[in-house]
Order: sequence, then C-alpha cells, then structure tokens
Amino acid sequence: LFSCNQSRHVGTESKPIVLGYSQLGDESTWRTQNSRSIMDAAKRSGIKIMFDDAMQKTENQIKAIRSFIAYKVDVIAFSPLVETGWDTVLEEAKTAGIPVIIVDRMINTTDDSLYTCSIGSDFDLEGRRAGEFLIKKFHDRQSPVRIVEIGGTANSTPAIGRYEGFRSIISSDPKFQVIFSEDGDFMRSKGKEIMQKIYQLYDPKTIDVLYSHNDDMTFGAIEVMEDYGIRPGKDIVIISVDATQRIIDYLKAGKVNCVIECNPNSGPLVMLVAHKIVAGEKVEKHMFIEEKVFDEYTDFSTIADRGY
Ligand code: GYE
Repeated sequence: LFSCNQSRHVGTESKPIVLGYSQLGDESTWRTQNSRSIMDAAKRSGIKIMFDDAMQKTENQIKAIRSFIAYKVDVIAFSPLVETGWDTVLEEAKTAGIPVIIVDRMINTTDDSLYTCSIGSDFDLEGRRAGEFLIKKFHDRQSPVRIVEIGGTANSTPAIGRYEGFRSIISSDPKFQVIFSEDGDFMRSKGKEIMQKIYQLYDPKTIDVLYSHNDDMTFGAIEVMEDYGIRPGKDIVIISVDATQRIIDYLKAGKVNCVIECNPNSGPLVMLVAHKIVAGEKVEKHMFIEEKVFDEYTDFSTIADRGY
C-alpha cells in the first residue's frame, strides 16, 4: 500500500520516527516537487516515511490516515484536498494519541485540538499580491479592465484564499470586473478546456486579464490563446501562481506578466517539526512559508534557478 524509504538510525535515537504522510495527489508540477521535498527531507533526517498518494480523493486520504493509526505511526502529516470532512478521522487519531501536522492546505474545523500544528502558505496574501499587481499595471487606465479567472480545486484552501484575497484588493476600484470565474482543479487539461469555453463565450480581443490559480492551468490556457492568435503577455495580461521554472522562462520572454510564488519545499520544516513533537517540545500552531512575487517590473537577473 505505501512506499517506504529505508529506515535509518540517527544520533541517539534508538528507533527512527515513523511518519505517515497522506499526499492529496499529483495534479501539478508544484505537487510533484512538494512530494519530492517531503521524501528527500524524510530520508535526510532519518525519518521512516509511509507515503500515500490519494489521487485527488478525500476518501483515499481518510483510508490512508486510518491505516497510519492502525499501524501506530509516531506522527501523521497530511495535505488535505479540501477544507471539510476531517473531524471524524482526526478524532480517531487524537484518541489513539497520534499527533497530526497539517501541511500545505488547511482544514476547516471548530476543534483546534484535532491537530498539533499547520505548515503552509498564506494563500490570501498570494491573492492580494495578484490584485496589487493589477492595480499597478492598470494605474492609468480609465475604462473597465475585463478579467477572467481559472480557479483551483473548489473548497481547497489555496483556491479560496487566491479568490478572496484577489477580490479584497481589486474591489477598491470598480473598473476591475471579473467577468468569468471557474474551477480548473489545478490541472493543465482543465485550464485548456476552460480557456476554450471562455473564447466561445467572449470575443478574445475583449479580455484584458487572465488570473490563473496555478502554472499548469496557465500553460493549458496559453495553448488556446496561441491557437486564437492572441499573444500571451501582450494582447492579454497573465497572472499565474506557483513560480515553476517554466513559467519564470515565460515571464522573462514576456509571455506572462506576473508570477506569485508558492513554495513547495516544505519537507525540511515538516521533518524538523515532527522531530520536535516526538521529543515533546512545543511548536507553533500555525507556521507560514515565506514567498515572493516575480513580475515584469522585477530585475530578472535576481531570480535564482527554481530547480523544478
Ligand atoms: O498551488 C497547485 C497545487 O495546494 C498550494 O496545489 C497547493 C496548490 C498549488 O495543485 O499547483
């Protein structure tokens, strides 16, 4: 059922920590890197990891967490697909006395005692940053700015934060009009499908901005633009989230205008926190990962290689 790394004895610990990790899927370049970061960091810090890929299904995540409980792992970590539906299984973990780390996305619960801590990004801030770029970019524009949005997985924390944070900024000026918004599940194929749908609904030349919740969907949408003879980054302003190497290449080539970084390399922090929890040390309840913005105003020579 699970892929396991080699167990190793480190320092004074007699037995390696066993960490059950439920990953939500492998829907994007970001996710592939995130899984790699977690596996690598586990190996490096001598943690034995039981890793399960839930293939974008909450039921599979719940099943995996239940097997971790049955196996009596030392720590459970998981990246929840959507925000709701976790209370029952987390109560089971709590009853079994197994600490839980929530990684990347968050859960929505009224009972904070169901998890030890969370490690992830500030998605609302990412959305606000996308909005701030538009304020700057269209500073001198009087006429309406027509925006289409391709969102992430419905009810997932990044989709909610990127949607709401963005609107909290652009709502300050009525010239910004989101004329279309649909969830593309963070997948390239859906980004492509949705962009095709948009171009059937609206004249491509009348759309000023694409705001896409991740790079994979952006690439799918760009394929459609090129089919229609629309020059990405020139005829239409593009904002993308994640900052994978390929999108940075597009930014440098002027095909994308703004990239909001979302950092997938949480592995080392997750392992550090797992070690602390097992050692009985106190950890912060919510830990946020630092992120940047890369846009057409950035000095490109300052952008380091992304590595994924
Ligand atoms: O932005 C997207 C991935 O949860 C932050 O999920 C993550 C998001 C990321 O599929 O590419």
